[in-house]
Amino acid sequence: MLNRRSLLKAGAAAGVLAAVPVGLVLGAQPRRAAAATTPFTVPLRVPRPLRPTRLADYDLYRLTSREADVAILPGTTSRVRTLGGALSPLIVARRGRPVIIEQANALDVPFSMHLHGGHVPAHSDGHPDNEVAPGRSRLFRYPNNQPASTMWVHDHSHHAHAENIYRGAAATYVLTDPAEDALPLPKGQYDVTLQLRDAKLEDDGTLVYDLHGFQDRPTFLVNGSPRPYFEVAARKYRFRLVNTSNERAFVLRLGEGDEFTHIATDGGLLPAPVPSRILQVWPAERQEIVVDFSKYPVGSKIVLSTMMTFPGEAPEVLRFDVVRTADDPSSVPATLRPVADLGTPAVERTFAMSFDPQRGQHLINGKPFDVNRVDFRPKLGVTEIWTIENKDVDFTIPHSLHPHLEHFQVVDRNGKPAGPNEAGLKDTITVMPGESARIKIKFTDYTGRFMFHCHLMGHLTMGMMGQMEMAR
Ligand SMILES: [Cu+2]
Repeated sequence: MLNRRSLLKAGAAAGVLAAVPVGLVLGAQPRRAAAATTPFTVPLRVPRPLRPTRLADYDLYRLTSREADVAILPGTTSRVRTLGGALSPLIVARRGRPVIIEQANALDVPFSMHLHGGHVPAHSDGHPDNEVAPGRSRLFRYPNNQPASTMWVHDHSHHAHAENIYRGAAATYVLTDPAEDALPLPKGQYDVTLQLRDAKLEDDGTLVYDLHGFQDRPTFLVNGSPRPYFEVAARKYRFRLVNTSNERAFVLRLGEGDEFTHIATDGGLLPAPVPSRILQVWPAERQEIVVDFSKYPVGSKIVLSTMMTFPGEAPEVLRFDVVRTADDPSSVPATLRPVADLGTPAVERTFAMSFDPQRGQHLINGKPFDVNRVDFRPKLGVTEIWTIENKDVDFTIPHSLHPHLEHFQVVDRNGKPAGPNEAGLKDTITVMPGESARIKIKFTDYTGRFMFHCHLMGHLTMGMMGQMEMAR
């Protein structure tokens, strides 16, 4: 986790070129909740897993990217883009059993489906070369030969992706495996996926998009519900948080800073649980926690809020209403998953992330994305160390790096070893202005071209992406 100073900087830095006075970032927030955003009037939508066609060797899903009119604000409908007609659909897959998704594109823009966190062949990774044109369809094959984790599916077509994600086309993809099943963590109805995002909604329900409007998206949606409430039993729950926002970071706290248990990140379970009171969820990241509601009397209402807001925004994200007691056979074991051995690094690379105001572009190592350029060629099976440097001190812009195909380990931040909250596998790392981080990564199994990029969608749209070609 970042320290308090970094948090303040993060708060000041959450928007491109935005300098938010520190006093407005943490502490008392001006409340100006419009009728549209009155918190806790709508119940949380809890998605049920989509039903695949079960074939002998794989599960088949048909997911159409299309517009739909859905109820978000009470009494209105909102025209959104979806994967399959609803917001926040959920796919639950099993390690060792492949999933094939037939993706049909009924939008009037290109769509290229990407399983974020997926260890998948190049042809199924959502490379811009594999865009599905409007009216066409394509098969995406996900082998699911990787440890259990919470992933998500979104568009990766270059230029349309930011708007497609913002307008709602994002699915949660939970991969389970026997090792995780064997742990006594909360299961079934007590294991809940929470897609978090910001949005700008007019009172009539209209969802307003602007690539650079991230400071003006004051409503928070959880699984497509605006600042909802969720009725829980007085026992432990596992929450899988996925930040699908284009650029919004959530710095979450529960109640007045109550303790919860951090158990997993992008690539699945941490080596050991980490008692925590603050949880950062940066764009595209997944963070999983266990909350034990048995310490609250029935009738308690506990608010999950974000400590990083812009002036005029309300901090509330979600309220847990403890409405009943329940048996609780679950527990959080002292060890969760062994640390992965990614080997000894043989290759070093540096990624300097910067905004170029002259060109109006976001660059990696001084270059914007060019689909005709391969930036480097990793060898499969060779361990690499990457240094990610955020050069945007003057503009105070955070950047992240998300390499496709493989998870990585965070080695250190600014020379200091990564903390216990980053001791598991990650696939997206955010680095504050003027800071640096080192990661260890080893690509395996699949040759071909894969992307690496910043996951702040405005930056990505404005060039902050490159491609690597894997070779044996
Ligand atoms: Cu960036």
